[in-house]
Amino acid sequence: MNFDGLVGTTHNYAGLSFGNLASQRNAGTVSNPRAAAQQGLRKMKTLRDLGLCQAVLPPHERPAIDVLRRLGFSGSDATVLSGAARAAPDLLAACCSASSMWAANAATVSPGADTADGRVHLTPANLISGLHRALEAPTTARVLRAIFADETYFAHHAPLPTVEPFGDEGAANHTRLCSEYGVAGVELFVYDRRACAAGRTPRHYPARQTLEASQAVARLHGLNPRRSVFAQQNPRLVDAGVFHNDVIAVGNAQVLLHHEQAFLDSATVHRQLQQAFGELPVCFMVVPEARVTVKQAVDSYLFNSQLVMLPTGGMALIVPEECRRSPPVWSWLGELLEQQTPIRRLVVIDVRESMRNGGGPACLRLRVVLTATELGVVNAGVFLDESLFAALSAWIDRHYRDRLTAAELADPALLVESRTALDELTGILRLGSIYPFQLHGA
Ligand code: SUG
Repeated sequence: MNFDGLVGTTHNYAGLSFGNLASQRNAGTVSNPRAAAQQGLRKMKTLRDLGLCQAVLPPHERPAIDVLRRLGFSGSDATVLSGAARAAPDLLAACCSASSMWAANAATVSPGADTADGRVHLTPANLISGLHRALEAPTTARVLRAIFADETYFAHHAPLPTVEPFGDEGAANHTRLCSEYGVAGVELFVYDRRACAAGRTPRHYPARQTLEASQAVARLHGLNPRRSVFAQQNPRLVDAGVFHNDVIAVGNAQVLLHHEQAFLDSATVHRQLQQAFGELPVCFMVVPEARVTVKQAVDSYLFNSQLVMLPTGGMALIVPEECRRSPPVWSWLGELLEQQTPIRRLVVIDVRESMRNGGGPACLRLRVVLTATELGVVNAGVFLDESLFAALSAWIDRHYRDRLTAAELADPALLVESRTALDELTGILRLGSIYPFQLHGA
């Protein structure tokens, strides 16, 4: 099942992510939160229409007034906002980011088939690489508990300690390969650096995920060490704008599709994965630099595609519109469809507003493998069907602005609009109270 993050009312371009080239490039431009949310919702609908199970994760409360108060701004909500805008516009921007839309960073999830106690294990990512992202963890933890409430089937862990050796970015650096979803798979954890040992690291941009964090998540989830592989991403690529592994690789079932430079040592990664996988061959699809350069991959987000199993058989690659505009990428994709590979279909989608902040189709979704019994106990209020699609589309049109600039983030009316929208949303999704303003009063 894919859980997509619904884009929040404050979606904007504040350039908050150092090392994320799109975020830096589009800093200060005008956003369109309504279009962003509708694009994300239409993507969900596209996957649902392909016959896949699709669900929704709610956006977080923004502006995060509670955080601004913790940082010393006081008075009425309007005074908190104007005080922050005057004294610390960067903090205000961080407290207004709609970054929870990128659900691949919400958590790492291991299905029951892989874990020692047979439960689905979830660890919300601490996202300590940036303040705007680190703010997400507490609400994410509450949301996941509200959706996967039954502890007979779901084990919730606390985010890892919020110190640098445990920088954790969730499923953006985690892929599961398997012969069938219901049987034990191989979990691949990709890290950028080792915190507690020497090794190669990026020089310019931050290395967000540590080996120590990945290992801790694997331990917490009770994964079989023989079926867990830890691989270092090529540090040069972080410096070229590959801030998460899902910008340069995507895997599902027996397929791992990646750029030839994605890993520090691809041959070893392939050998370890094949060994852990067993007899059945893993289908490694490697895109050479001679066909698509790392820069073209980062600009088009080719590897941030969703690789999904179609109920009708075969796989589809859900690529962002930007791939169509890149001649080398588009020609590689054209040839892919002519070859004998498990990928039979290409679906192009428009998530331009998210892409301009460095978030493609794969960033927007969190994959959760569930058995029929587990699916039966998940809070079904978040499952996307025709009626939820229609309700959310109307809800977006009712509450979202079609234009937002940095200066408008301090507008007290935006806070009121956002809270009104979110209060209504928790009713639509049947989630109960999950937001600070609902829990502690506005
Ligand atoms: O963490 N962008 C996000 C994009 C996350 C993409 N997710 C995955 N690759 N899975 C990030 O860099 C930009 C926000 C801003 O500038 O306001 C931002 O946070």
